[in-house]
Amino acid sequence: MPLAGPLTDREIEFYWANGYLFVENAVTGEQLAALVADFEDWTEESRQHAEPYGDTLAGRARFDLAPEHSPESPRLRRVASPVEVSDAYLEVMRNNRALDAVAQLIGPNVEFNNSKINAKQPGASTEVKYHQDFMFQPHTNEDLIACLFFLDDVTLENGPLNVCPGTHRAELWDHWHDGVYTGTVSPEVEAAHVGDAVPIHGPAGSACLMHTRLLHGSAPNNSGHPRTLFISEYRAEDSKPLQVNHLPSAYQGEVVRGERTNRVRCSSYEMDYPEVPTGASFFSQQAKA
Ligand SMILES: O=C(O)CCC(=O)C(=O)O
Repeated sequence: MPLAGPLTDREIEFYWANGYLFVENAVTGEQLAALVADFEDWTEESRQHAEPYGDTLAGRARFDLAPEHSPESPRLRRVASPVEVSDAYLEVMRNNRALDAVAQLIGPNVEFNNSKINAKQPGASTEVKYHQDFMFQPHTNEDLIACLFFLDDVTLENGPLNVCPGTHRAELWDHWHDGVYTGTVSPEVEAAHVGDAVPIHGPAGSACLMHTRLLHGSAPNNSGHPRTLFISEYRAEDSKPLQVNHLPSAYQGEVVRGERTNRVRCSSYEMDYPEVPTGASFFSQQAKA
């Protein structure tokens, strides 16, 4: 029996059949403005840096810069755990319409897992190679959903997220190749599925909800407009992590909907154990592919 929430029965069916769901107005106009304002401040600050900078609980840099970054053309590409350094991001992580939808899908008891900002400035070479999030972060069951909030209008040209519908029900593809953890599927697996990929685009303030096993990636931004995503990931409260959080924060494991039950639920699967990144973001792991 589905829980009450913003999603219709058809949307719930769509999510479980396809492994993703596009949701408009996932944050309010006020929330969106606050997220954008903080990101603009961080971008301004990044002009003073030539290398990734800032500290996180993981001991890695919080702010990651794309290779093209310069003081004149700042190319901040990743902010790790922005919820730790911004009241606006923390408030949205705890309170947004996409999270209400997540509770409907995998609730009622939902925990926060981790968060980040992925940004692609105009002309930035940053791309995300095809992968399944679960292969970075195995849990006792697969009820994890990433909410990718659009801070800009996302178009077909500015490097949208591309998802491969239905692949959350396919196998767990190896992200290790020749003894190296590359955080991406093999070229053969990518070639077999990329033709089915669907670009997720829409106005700022929207979000895409994505199942943790769904195969996805995204291309460089070839437009004159930025594409910035705030990505907040949630899990069912009875899904317990089996690898350390690659984006740890003081808020990981916070119950954001429902209550703590102290139950653990296990599904059956096998996979090679992932490597925890040592660079500022998974871009350095994927660069090894
Ligand atoms: O930034 C993007 O377009 C995709 C992000 C992504 O795939 C991820 O962080 O897992």
